[in-house]
Amino acid sequence: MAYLNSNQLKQYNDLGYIAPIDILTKSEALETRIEIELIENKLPNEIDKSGRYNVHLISPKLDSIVHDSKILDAVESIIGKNILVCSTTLFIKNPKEKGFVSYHQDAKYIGLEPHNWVTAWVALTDSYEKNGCMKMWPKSHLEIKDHNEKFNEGNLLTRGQTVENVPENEVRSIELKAGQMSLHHPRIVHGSGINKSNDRRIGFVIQSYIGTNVRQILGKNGVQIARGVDNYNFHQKIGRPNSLMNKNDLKIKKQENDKLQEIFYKDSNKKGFY
Ligand SMILES: O=C(O)CCC(=O)C(=O)O
Repeated sequence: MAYLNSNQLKQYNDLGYIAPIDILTKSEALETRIEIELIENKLPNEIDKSGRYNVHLISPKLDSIVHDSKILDAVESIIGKNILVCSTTLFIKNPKEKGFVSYHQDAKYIGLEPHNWVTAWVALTDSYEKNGCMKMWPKSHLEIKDHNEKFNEGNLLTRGQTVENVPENEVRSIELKAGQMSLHHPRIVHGSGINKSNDRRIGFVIQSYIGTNVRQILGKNGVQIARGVDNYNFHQKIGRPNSLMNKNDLKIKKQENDKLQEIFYKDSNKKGFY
């Protein structure tokens, strides 16, 4: 069991995040990385750019992380016992590439209301300052902030959404070992720098776990039931993968990702890479 204790919950509520929480063993994290790299080898381009979403629908190892009871216990402590999974994202930063994530708040663009949801960032490799770990601005979750849409080169966010003038002296680096996770609040300002190491940095992000009372106000997307019951039925239900890279599951992933693109680019006259 990994329900959050009162100190951890206090940290989450006060600061807007909690980390580190042990979830996978090192070898489970490595086996998951190997499965991701197998998909990359067998199906080039399937899981990069706008394909990096919902890879858990074609990867049994990622699926088992999404439904891991330790993660769900921690999530339940924050959003309650009826939990849906509303998409996932692989944030991979390869060495010597320019990828970074500008400071932003997920709630500003994701369209999930009310904010009874939480994002789990699971490290599949060690994640630390030099390879571009996540950085959080503590206490920034108390209000929604203005964002510029920069569509800038190397930015791994769809529109290059950016909160300007983040006080770097207040920002905290969230260093995680492979297999650990952080949980962050929908409104926490966060981002990450480029990978200056010689290996990949892989974050698997369940974005997000939502309470059954949460609606998608910018479009539609399918959800999985992770725990409990859904008496609201706001979303279409999707199943779990049949097998690795299963043909039918690949189709479902594509359908879900097309819907996500509509959400991410709603009312935008420009499109980014992701
Ligand atoms: O992986 C990263 O560096 C950024 C991830 C992110 O923005 C998120 O999980 O919301």
